[in-house]
Amino acid sequence: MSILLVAQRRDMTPVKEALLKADPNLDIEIWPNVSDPKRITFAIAWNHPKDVFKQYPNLRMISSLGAGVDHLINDDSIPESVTITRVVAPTLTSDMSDYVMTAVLNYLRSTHIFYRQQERNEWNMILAKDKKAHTIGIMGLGELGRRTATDLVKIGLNVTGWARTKKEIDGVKTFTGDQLDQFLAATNIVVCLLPLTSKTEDILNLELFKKLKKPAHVISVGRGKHLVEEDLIYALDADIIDSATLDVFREEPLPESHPFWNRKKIVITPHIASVSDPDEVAELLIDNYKRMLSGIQQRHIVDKNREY
Ligand code: NDP
Ligand code: OXD
Repeated sequence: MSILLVAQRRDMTPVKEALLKADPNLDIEIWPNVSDPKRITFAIAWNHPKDVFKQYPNLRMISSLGAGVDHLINDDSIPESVTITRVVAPTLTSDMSDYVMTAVLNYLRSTHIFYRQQERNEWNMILAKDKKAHTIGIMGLGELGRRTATDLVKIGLNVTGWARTKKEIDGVKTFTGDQLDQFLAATNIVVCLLPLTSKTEDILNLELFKKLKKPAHVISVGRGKHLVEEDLIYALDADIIDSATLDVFREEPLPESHPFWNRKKIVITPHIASVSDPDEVAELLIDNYKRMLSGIQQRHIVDKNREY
């Protein structure tokens, strides 16, 4: 039995090395160089080519190499019998919290504007925004959102959160699915940490931007398809929102000609908010593989109906 590593635009060699370091007896192949497709029972995938899994008749489980699973849920060619799992790892979680905290503080302290001023030898004082006058609202209070909310509270920020079901988080006022408007009305800095599903696609749109408390800043860090890009541009131009920090995009890498690049009100990072560390995830992936082989319930199984 073999493990298959499949990715586009990502070198899977470090993942293979980490898996072998954790268990030298594993048999691992990196797509597309697979000697015997019938031996593959477990695949680890990141941005896989659609339909690729059709080639492996004995596949029983696929794990996303990251937290998001939209790339797997949206592949109809994966048989219903194949279990989909994802990675929930301490560093992946804390890195996301660090990213969001950095983005929030950058916005409140105008750091990105000072970087641009320095390039022009320009001395222009911009006072820090009053953090007590701002509320950060986290959309999605799962593994990443909950930790992020908790960490933001620890540095003295006002934090709210929105999730499908009720959540109790110390110091965070939480809202449920049907309370989106109340959540938005109390939020200036909205952070999207939702999974991409048929219910959350395009959720960051003009109607949502209009409902935010002003001045508003948008941090989009879940998936690119949460954001309606034209609506963001319109909302920035019309001063409906002040500015945005974007880590994820509908098309990645963001095309060179994309209108976002030249916008001073947008801070862009190349989908690096939080990236799985091979050594950390190797242990988790092997544990789930061995559970599968022994017929024990695997961890972090995705609910295909819920899409996350
Ligand atoms: P989880 O599955 O742990 O949490 C998802 C949260 O979203 C839950 O609180 C869930 O609510 C809520 N949610 C889902 N659908 C809805 C809905 N329709 N309405 C309201 N709330 C909803 O995910 P993670 O926290 O682990 O990850 C979130 C996403 O972050 C990933 O799917 C991925 O896309 C993205 N990500 C981005 C990275 C980057 O580098 N930019 C890195 C890692 C992840 P409930 O709990 O009530 O079900
Ligand atoms: C993930 C990601 O889902 O890196 O883990 O986006």
